[in-house]
Amino acid sequence: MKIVSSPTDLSEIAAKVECGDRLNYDDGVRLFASPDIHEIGRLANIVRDRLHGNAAYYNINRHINYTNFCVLRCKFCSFYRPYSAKAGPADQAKAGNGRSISLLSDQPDEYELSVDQVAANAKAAADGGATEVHIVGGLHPKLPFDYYLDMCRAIKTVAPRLHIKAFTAIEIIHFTRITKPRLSIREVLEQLRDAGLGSLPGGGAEIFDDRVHDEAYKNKVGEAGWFDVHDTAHEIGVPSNATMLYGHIERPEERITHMIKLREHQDVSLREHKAAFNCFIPLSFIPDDSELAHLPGPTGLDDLKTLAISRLMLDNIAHIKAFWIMQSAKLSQIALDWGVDDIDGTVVQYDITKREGGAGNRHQEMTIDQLHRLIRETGREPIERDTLYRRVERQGGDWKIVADDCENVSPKNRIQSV
Ligand code: V47
Repeated sequence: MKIVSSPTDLSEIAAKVECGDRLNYDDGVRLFASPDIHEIGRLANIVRDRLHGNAAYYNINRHINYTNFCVLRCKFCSFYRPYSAKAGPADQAKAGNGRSISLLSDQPDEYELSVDQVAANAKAAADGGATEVHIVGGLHPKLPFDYYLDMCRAIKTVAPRLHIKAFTAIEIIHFTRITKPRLSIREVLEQLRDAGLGSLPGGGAEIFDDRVHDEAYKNKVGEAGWFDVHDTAHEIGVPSNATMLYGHIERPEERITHMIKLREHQDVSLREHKAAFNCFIPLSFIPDDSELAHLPGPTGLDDLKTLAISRLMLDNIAHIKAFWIMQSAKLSQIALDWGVDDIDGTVVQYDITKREGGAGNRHQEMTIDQLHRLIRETGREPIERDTLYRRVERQGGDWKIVADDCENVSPKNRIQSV
């Protein structure tokens, strides 16, 4: 008699995970259908511990959102403000004289920062010990491409060691459209790299699915454009991250398809390109103040499950990050035992989302002591990393990269393409 396993039985998947075999689409769907959060966590942790042992990574960074003006109207987004074509902010910014905004206090509802303001903010980050600035903004209709090049150069002038992780794939494509004559994606990336850009963040991926795209972010560059940018970045040696925005109108099957598409591109990058995805960040949808505010957003169990399943499906991306700004500090801590090995960083100011009390002050910061406490309480070892997951060692006010670790933690060495 043939024994048919129940649709939620995870024993076959467990056997694959234990042998290090790749999971397929059906396995992913079955994991999402299973109520067994403990078994899912156990399996994700097998992979997590195999890759990273007891280490849990964090970094000292600062996020800078240079403008909330945006030509798009994505339904999930509460950050964007439409740009009115009156006199303006862009002209001031071009003159290097953007609105006078106190960098850590309440910002006006709509804003853009001048190059000098971004550079001052980056210098403050470097002076405070940061190794990275993470810079993204809305698609501003007026700022010229030179603004972004000048921004990178100005940061490198005032803080030469700071790694600039900046501009989502959507912004990169916007830059190709605002240049005259139009530059290609490769040309935009090369010019930014030569101006000091170190890597691309993972934002703007949302869900790689036409139905979800057309319903929730119709006018935004879709899957093909997003991959075009990241594949090109990898070709020219610029590493990047990848995200998935979950918990809105997508289905579990669409999350799995999203992960498999990323996995396929990563196989190619690891095999053929100079760089690859460093890390995957599932972003928990925060509905407040968006056009999708009527939706409940993901529950804690859904957050945990999604992070753990990401670890299981993405066998060729070295790191899975819980972004505490979105999943909360408390859930990110628990997620360190559900497949996650990284909880991002000190952040300081984050304008795109806020879990509680959406409007007003967006100062959102964790101190190093708080990050250490979260990690240590789980029994794991806090490891400060730089953007490329190299170990950072500190002495007094100074820091250095521990070279020996570099080879072990880069995705190319930890992870083989399949
Ligand atoms: O591109 C927008 C998403 C992204 C909402 O690369 C929302 O290391 C939840 O990409 N609820 C920006 N998410 C954040 C991002 C990121 C964050 C941390 C680390 C890294 C990295 C990348 O946030 C956007 C969009 O996909 N987003 N609105 C919202 N209401």
